[in-house]
Amino acid sequence: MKKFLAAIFILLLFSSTSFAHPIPLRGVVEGFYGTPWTNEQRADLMSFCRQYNLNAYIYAPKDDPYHREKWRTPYPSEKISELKNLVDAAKSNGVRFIFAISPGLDLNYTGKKADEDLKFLLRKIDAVYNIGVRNFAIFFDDLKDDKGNHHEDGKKQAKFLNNLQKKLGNIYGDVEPLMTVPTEYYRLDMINGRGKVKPYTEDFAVTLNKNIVVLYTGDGVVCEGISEQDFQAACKIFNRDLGIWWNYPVNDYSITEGGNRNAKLALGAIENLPTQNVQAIFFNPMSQYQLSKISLATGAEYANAPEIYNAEISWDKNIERQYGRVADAMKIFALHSRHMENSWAKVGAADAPDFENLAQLAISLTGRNYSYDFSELSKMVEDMESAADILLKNLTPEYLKECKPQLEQFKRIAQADKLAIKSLQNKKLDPKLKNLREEIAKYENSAILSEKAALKFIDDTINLLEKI
Ligand code: LOG
Repeated sequence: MKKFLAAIFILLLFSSTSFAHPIPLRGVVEGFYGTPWTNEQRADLMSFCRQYNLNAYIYAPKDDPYHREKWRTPYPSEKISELKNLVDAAKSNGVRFIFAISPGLDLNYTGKKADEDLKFLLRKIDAVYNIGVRNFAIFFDDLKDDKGNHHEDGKKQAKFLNNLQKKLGNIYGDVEPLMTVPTEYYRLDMINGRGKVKPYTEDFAVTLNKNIVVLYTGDGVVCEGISEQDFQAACKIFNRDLGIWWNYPVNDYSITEGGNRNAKLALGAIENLPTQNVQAIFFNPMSQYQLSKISLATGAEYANAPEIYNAEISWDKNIERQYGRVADAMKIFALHSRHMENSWAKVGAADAPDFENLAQLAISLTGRNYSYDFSELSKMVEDMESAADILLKNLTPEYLKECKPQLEQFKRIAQADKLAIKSLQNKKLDPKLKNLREEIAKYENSAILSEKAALKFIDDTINLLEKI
């Protein structure tokens, strides 16, 4: 009987785990603009990947000159030995190290110059091959001019890749298939207004060798999700299963007036991604390395079991795993810093939606002269202030370096919210609230959060009470 029960148990175990179909290639693409990660951080990422069952890393920092602007120039020897340490770290952690070059800014496709350029590229690849890399990627993203037009030829690009792949096969014999990102890399840029595939993409897709892995970013560059249908539509364009370059938690486009790239932190979960036929998934993170790990950990869970992944549960669990005794404080802070949005980008769960709802209700009821019970909102605001204090006091310097301006701003916002509540209760604007708001504005160049919730509550309160 015991044996029988054990057999049933094992059967159940197998049938439940058989639902999980990990995405074959899953990891991180260091593909953001701005300060690249340090080699210490990259080495740490390799063990993070092992811990969270991610198996690939793409080296593609936009602001490493040797990756893009000066792609022809060989890495100096000290850089090569630094890279070797990373490649070794990747290997010992079971992570595929994918070395990417973005030659598109001035690559020649025809004539003598094309032959020269191919040599430059092969020389660059050879140096990295010699330190143990077997995976290579050639990226053609971000080649548009100021007007949003590009002059790329899909056929030429694809032929170039096919030829490179063949050459690598001939020279080495043990190099994995290439990976690429086309110049039209989001679905709505691949089709015209009538839904017809545009010439560049059509040419690229039909010409490109079937083995070459194509990554795309979804319907937009930074978008709220990819439905199964949208994903299938994109795969159909390329006549192959695609991989995804997912632009979260990257925050390089959160540029403030003062030119700061990383003012808003993306601390939310990965969400709304397809579960079927995804070949590869790479999350593009923030320049803030440690703080990217919340989102990356949830992404890892998604990638290991897309069908059963639950974003909210994963977010909770991973903050607890990473922040231990300050996890509650971190959850409160992170809740107000998840959503990324500008004129062309939108991604991440809403910031503090419960706060937003209560605040809206408080404003609208007070505006109509109804009484409102502020106790729940007050409690939230108290918790926000103490969360900021706890984190400012307890986070290690390494973490604080990445979020001190945002934590201090969070504290200012919480304090102003407190005064906003008092003002609403008295139905009279405390003049100090405007001073606090101005103080917050002074720091908005380096720290933004909770724009539609805790920050908006201050403005809404001022606007309302100035009218009364
Ligand atoms: C870049 C990427 C950048 C991201 C977000 C891709 C394929 N390329 O608009 O380097 O970090 O958007 O700003 C991009 O996403 N292009």
